Amino acid sequence: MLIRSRKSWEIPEREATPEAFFLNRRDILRGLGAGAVASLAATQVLAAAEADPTASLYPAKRNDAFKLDRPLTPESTNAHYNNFYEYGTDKTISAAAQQLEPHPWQITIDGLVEKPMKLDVDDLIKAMPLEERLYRHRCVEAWSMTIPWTGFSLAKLIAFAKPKPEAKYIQMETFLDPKMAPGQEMPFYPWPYIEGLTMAEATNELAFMVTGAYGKPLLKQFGAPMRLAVPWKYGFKSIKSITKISFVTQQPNNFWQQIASNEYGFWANVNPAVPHPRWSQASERILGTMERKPTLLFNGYEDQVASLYKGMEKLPLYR
Ligand SMILES: Nc1nc2c(c(=O)[nH]1)N[C@H]1C(S)=C(S)[C@@H](COP(=O)(O)O)O[C@H]1N2
Ligand SMILES: [Mo]
Repeated sequence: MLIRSRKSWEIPEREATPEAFFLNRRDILRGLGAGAVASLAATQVLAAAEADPTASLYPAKRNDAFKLDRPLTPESTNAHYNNFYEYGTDKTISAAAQQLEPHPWQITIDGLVEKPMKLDVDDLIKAMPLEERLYRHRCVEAWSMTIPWTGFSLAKLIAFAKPKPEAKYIQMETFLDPKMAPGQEMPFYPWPYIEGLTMAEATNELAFMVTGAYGKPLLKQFGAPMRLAVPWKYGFKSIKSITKISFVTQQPNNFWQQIASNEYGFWANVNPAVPHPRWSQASERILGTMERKPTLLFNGYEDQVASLYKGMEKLPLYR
């Protein structure tokens, strides 16, 4: 049943801008190729763009417990400034990321679980209670933004996966497919992208599995079809386009740690007092503005997460 009365340009976009609309349509057109567009009726073009079986779940109800101390970053700003090394090393990867094919998409859950399994991400998304949360995001490079994510608590997915009590960490992996992500041809990088959390961090209410943003399914450049958001940690912990979730006993050795363990570590908690070896973390640049703000401990989420690090106060929690 793909007949839908709502056209893509009528998708509720409470925060949307004309630029965002333009980006989406332009990317659709580019994806199909100019010749194909000329020969296809507009309705067919839109049907192709809407081949996402979860589209009707958006927008999800906003959970008002998650508040911001600053305005939302416009979608047009966020959608054109991304870090996604699978599609290039600069921030202008949004066009290249349109090569990502998020449907169909299999998720593997394995390691120390009662029953390892493989499931379709759309079935998983339909089974989970979606909600919208306004989150901050702070990159280790000192830029920051705010974003209305849609998704579900990572804790809900963990309850569904039923890890064994021996599991100490959750480890997540991005897809590996150089044909779909030319950046993965770059030999220097330890593909696939990998990240991880302790079980206590992963079951903290703030750890969020993201499937949408700005009231609709995730744009490809945001890490469709499913990415993580752990807003008290530097952005590199928030792994995109997840295909595998493993429950393990060994601390995951993440992508950036493998590249430069003197600069990037496992904990990566936002901390103004611990500089990156090459720059200060005392303040951050608000994306899309000229404004700088002081960095907050745990990116402002101290009340929710400080208890996770009791007794570790003397350690440089950045690493
Ligand atoms: N697979 C994968 N996940 C990733 C990255 C990446 O290069 N590949 N970059 C990380 C970094 S450093 C940041 S800051 C955020 C950026 O997310 P955004 O583009 O949605 O703002 O994604 C994180 N997740
Ligand atoms: Mo980042």
